[in-house]
Amino acid sequence: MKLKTTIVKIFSAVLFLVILSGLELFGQSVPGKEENIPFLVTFGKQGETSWGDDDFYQVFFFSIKKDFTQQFYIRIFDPDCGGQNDEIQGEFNSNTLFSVYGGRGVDPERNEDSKGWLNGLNYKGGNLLASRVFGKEARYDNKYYTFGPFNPTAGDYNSKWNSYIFKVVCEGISGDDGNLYKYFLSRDADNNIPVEGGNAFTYEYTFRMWNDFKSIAHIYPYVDTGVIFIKIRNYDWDNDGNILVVSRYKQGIPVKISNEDNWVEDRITIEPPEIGSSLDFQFHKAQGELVKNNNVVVTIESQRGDALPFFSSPIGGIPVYTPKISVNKYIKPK
Ligand SMILES: [Ca+2]
Ligand SMILES: [Ca+2]
Ligand SMILES: [Ca+2]
Ligand SMILES: [Ca+2]
Repeated sequence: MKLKTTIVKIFSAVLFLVILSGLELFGQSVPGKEENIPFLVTFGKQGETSWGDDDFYQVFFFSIKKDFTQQFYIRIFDPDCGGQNDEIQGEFNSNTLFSVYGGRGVDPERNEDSKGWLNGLNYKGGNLLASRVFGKEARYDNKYYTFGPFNPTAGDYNSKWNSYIFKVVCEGISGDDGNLYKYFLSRDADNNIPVEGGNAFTYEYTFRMWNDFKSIAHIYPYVDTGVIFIKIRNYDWDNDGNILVVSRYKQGIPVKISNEDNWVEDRITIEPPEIGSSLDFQFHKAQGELVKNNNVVVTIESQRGDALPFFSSPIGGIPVYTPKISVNKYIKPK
């Protein structure tokens, strides 16, 4: 009997670990695990756009599945602008405002302005649930600050995704330095414990590349019904290598790239089987001389001009190119 109990205990422990590692696959770090992006970046509004942030704010959405009924937290890693991780210009003098919104007006599928990708529109729709300004603060340097707890029902309900939507706006309200930071959606205030089925997305992605030319960054836009072609725009890529579009049907289509302080647009046709799945935008750095501290902005819109979301955890998984079976190789039976 004792042996049986031990076996049951070991089995339970293993099962627990398997479940935990499974949850990790749904990991809610933003940028997401598969994206291979070190940080999000937002500059103070006195910064130069040539440093890689076109508008000095960034909007991210968090989705909580309806069947998740516990309270949750939104954690920010390195919310301060100073010390480690951040991009100094002269001396650190930037203040960054992080604000969490819930309720009506947040859901970007019902409130286009909320998407935050077109400058001049009110991206602050919804009820302000929490906010805080961070300057140069050793207390939060290379450490987490936690917003919450929040009740899922405080979000804006979206029936298509069967989820409550929350929004976090990051604004560089003063100064000229670059604030680098990450988010984590968590069930716990002090640890990163994923919320089952949770995800995060944005419509204008401003991020930092690794200082490593072997490193490839990925972002994963979701292609919804009715999309015939997409317009991909990138900003301040600094001529740093290639940007490729990969899907199950595309081996790697290069798009036009930006250089310094400019937007460049390119168009890519969408095949009907690509609808309802994710694309993989790959950012391959130039080889040879390293382009350091490269910050870049990316948007994608349909032929109708609707912005499409980039998900931290790609919907339907990472698309892998599958070569079509060549009919030429078919040998007729004699
Ligand atoms: Ca400064
Ligand atoms: Ca810092
Ligand atoms: Ca920071
Ligand atoms: Ca750049």
